[in-house]
Amino acid sequence: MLKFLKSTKKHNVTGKARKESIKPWREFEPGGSWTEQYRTKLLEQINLHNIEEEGVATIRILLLGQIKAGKSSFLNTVAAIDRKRISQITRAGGADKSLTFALKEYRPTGALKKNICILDTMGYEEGKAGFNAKDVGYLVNGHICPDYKFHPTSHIEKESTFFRPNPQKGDKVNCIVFVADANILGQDNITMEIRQKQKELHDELSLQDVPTIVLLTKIDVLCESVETDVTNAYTSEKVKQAVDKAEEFYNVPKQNIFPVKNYEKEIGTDINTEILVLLALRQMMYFGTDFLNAASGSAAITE
Ligand SMILES: Nc1nc2c(ncn2[C@@H]2O[C@H](COP(=O)(O)OP(=O)(O)OP(=O)(O)O)[C@@H](O)[C@H]2O)c(=O)[nH]1
Ligand SMILES: [Mg+2]
Repeated sequence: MLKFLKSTKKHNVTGKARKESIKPWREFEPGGSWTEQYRTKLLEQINLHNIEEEGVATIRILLLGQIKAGKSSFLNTVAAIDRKRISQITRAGGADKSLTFALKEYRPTGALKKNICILDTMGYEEGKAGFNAKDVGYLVNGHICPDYKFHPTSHIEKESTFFRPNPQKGDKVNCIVFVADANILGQDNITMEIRQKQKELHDELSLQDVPTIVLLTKIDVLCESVETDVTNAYTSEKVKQAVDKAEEFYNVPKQNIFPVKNYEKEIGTDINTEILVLLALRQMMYFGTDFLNAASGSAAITE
């Protein structure tokens, strides 16, 4: 295993700088590093990924999460990787209320091949506002068409023009991604109402058995050292604590939890920011493909 040890300079009593190694809480795979080559390798692995199921060319990834968690920003960050420049596919923003009201589907077509589709949803909120948990089963099973406007108090009607009565295999979701603000989780700042909403979603999803990944966003806000340099993500104690909380809250293993920093104010792209996002995206592709292939009874993935 390639040890990825960061060095920081500390001063001893004589004022001489000494180097101290900080052991990361997560290590890269062999060959992994904060380099352009590794970024390219991750991109290639995602693009070369072979989906065996007949009639299914795309892994469909469903983003779910509390309002303002960074769902739309993640979609825009993937679009930036695809277009090699900062992009806005969907509105992301800082106002108090949710900005996303309708189901948005995004398929990259540039640097990322067309084997990914990301579905962005309305955020869930306290009270009767926001995403209705009853829609999640319809979404996962491919019954809801793009641009469907979510209703906080009712699920999609079978009579709706956005209701797909006979979804094909390729309309179904293959990977669920809970997007969470690392600051809210890290400070254990989740209200009872949001816990209740999350439980409703878990109950709806328990019938589905689709693989789940957690994206922890805004790690730059959570930790100053990450704000200064995103390569501190895997040595940051605050990020580690947020991952521990996420493991407990979502009941998923740590290896399925990915801290990321979305593009939000940048005017140019950054290799290290994209490495964190590509690591998460690659796992979504792997899990989604495993699920699809297992469902069809076909052999292991070819890469
Ligand atoms: N600093 C920082 N800000 C972020 C990050 N991700 C998202 N944001 C900001 O957080 C705010 C909310 O982001 P959105 O992407 O709109 O969140 P959302 O989950 O789509 O929200 P709704 O559609 O309202 O449910 C925006 O102001 C973003 O710029 C991040 O990783 N770091
Ligand atoms: Mg949004």
